[in-house]
This record gives sequence, structure tokens and C-alpha cells, in this order.
Amino acid sequence: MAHQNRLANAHVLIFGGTSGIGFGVANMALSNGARVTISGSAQPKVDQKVEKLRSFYPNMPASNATGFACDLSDKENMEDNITALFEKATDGGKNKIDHVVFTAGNSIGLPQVNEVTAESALAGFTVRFVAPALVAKVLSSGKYVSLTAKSSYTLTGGTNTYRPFPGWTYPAAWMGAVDGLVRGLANDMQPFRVNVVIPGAIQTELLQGMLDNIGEEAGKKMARDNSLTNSFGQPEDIAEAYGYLMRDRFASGSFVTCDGGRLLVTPSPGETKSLG
Ligand SMILES: NC(=O)c1ccc[n+]([C@@H]2O[C@H](COP(=O)([O-])OP(=O)(O)OC[C@H]3O[C@@H](n4cnc5c(N)ncnc54)[C@H](OP(=O)(O)O)[C@@H]3O)[C@@H](O)[C@H]2O)c1
Ligand SMILES: *[C@@H]1O[C@H](CO)[C@@H](O)[C@H](O)[C@H]1NC(C)=O
Ligand SMILES: CC(=O)N[C@H]1CO[C@H](CO)[C@@H](O)[C@@H]1O
Repeated sequence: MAHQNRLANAHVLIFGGTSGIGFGVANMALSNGARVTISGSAQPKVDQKVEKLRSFYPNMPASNATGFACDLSDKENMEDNITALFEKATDGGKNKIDHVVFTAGNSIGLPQVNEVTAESALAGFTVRFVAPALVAKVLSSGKYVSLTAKSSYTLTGGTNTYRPFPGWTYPAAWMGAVDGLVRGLANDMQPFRVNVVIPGAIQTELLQGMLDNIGEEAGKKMARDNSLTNSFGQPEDIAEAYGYLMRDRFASGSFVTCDGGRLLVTPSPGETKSLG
């Protein structure tokens, strides 16, 4: 039998689909004939990014790309807001989602070891750990996705967990929690598949904000110092990792690294690896 495109006609929902890695995943899924729903913290930006996606595929029915806001920093209403989003995205459970992707991450401070407080140590967990955990809870009812190996949930970690940049202790801890969450969920939600993509330095709006602070030369050096490819990854590169984890029905509890070989780079003496 001819190999099937497993994303054609699939419905993919992306938390964080309004920017960076998640927007790249949405674009990749549409290029494969999937239907895509994106989410971000506020509706105006969601609408703007849905229009942008539609503009890339002018022959596609507009309904193939939609989006709804869900502010994942709102701890108090988080579970209700996530449930409301799934209700809207599936017409009350009538049109189930096939694959859920989580790339949302807010900008938070970077507490340093000598100044961290109980509050700042906990702050980073809200959007990057508690939110994907509550998404899993909502999925576990089976109302919005079929809990079979055909469907999947893909989270996002980071190589900073394995080789923290100087001053990046707390992000390493926050994202390290995601690694544990993925292993546990893959087990507890079986045969539904749960996996994680581990990005190195990917040239997104988030990274661009940091690059703007350090200047072009330092940016080029940073790319060289943190990859074997002398480059940053692009959202369309790492989107393939998420696509693979959706398509491979034998991938569960998998960690797929997309980092240009960052963990294999031999640091030269005296070179700083700081993100600035
Ligand atoms: N880029 C890298 O080099 C890199 C490396 C390792 C790990 N990561 C991690 O990968 C994730 C995605 O990174 P990125 O570079 O793609 O970042 P990005 O371009 O800044 O995108 C972040 C996404 O998260 C959403 N988001 C932020 N706050 C939210 C909130 N309160 N509620 C709901 N959604 C919210 C944003 O939506 P709105 O703006 O619409 O609210 C946006 O879609 C982050 O967790 C990041 O730490 C990135
Ligand atoms: C739009 O989505 C439908 C349903 O998932 C799919 O059959 C169709 O191929 C998609 N259209 C395009 C142009 O991608
Ligand atoms: C963005 C979003 O979904 N916000 C809603 C979260 O839940 C509260 C309480 O139900 C609503 O007031 C917000 O509009």
C-alpha cells in the first residue's frame, strides 16, 4: 500500500501557535493538508496570526485555520479557560482533535541564584509546567481527543535543561519538570502518545528579543558557539520534529532534540556562552 500522509485531514491544536516554534508547527501542519487551531494569550494577536496563516495558502478554505485565545498565566481560571478552548475548537466535542502541541512560554524574569525568592522560583512553572499538566487533565476525559496511539500530545523542553547557560538555573529547573511530566503522562495516558521536543537555539521572536540586546556580531558568535552547524535553527526546521512525533504512531515518551548538535560542542577556553 502506498504510504499515506498522516497529517492530511488531521486536526492539530497548538498552544503557543501565534509565534515562533508554535507558528512554525501550524504552518507545517497546514502544508500537509491538516486543519489547524492556534491559541495564544489574547484574541487580537490570535486573529492576526490566523490571517497570516491563511494568506500562505490562498486556495485553502478559511475554516482550515482558526484560533481562540486562552491566557495560561491566569492560574485561577486556567482549567476552565482550557476547557472552554477545547469546547470551541471541537464544537463541544463533536469534531475531535488528533494532535495537541504545547509550545507556549511567557517572558518571565531570569532570577539569579543569589537573589531568587520563593515567588520568583515558582513563577516560571505556571505557563511552562502547570498549563501543560492541566491540558493533559482536560485531554484525559477523552471528550476532545481519542485516547489512542493515532493521537498525540507533544510538549516542549529545552537543551538548557541539560547544559544550562550561565545564569539560567531556574529555566533549567522549570523545563526539567516538563521532561518528568512527559514520561509520566506517556505512561498514565497510554496508549495515547505523549512526547517532547527539545529545542536548542531557535530563531524565534523570543530569541530575537535577546539578540537585539547583544548586537549582530555577538549574535553570530552565539550561533557558532552553540551549534555544530554555525547557525540558529529556524521554526520551519524544528516544526519537522513536532510533525514526526505526530506521525510516528510508535513514538511515545520520546525526546526529540533539535539543537544543531549544541550538546556536542566543545567550548573553547575563555569563551562566554551567555545569552546576555
Ligand atoms: N526559541 C528558542 O531558542 C527556545 C529554546 C528552547 C526552549 N524554548 C521554549 O520553547 C517555547 C516556545 O518558544 P518560542 O521561541 O517559540 O517563543 P515565542 O516566539 O515567544 O512564542 C511563545 C508563544 O507562547 C504564547 N504565550 C506566551 N504567554 C502566554 C500566555 N500567558 N498564555 C497563552 N499563551 C502564551 C505566545 O502567545 P501570545 O504572544 O499570543 O500570547 C506565543 O505563541 C518556550 O517555552 C521557550 O522557552 C525556546
Ligand atoms: C482543509 O481541511 C480539510 C479537512 O481537514 C482537508 O480535507 C483539506 O484537504 C484541507 N484543505 C487544504 C487546501 O489543505
Ligand atoms: C482568555 C480567556 O479565556 N479568558 C477567560 C478566562 O476565564 C475567565 C473566567 O471565566 C474569563 O473571564 C476570561 O475571559
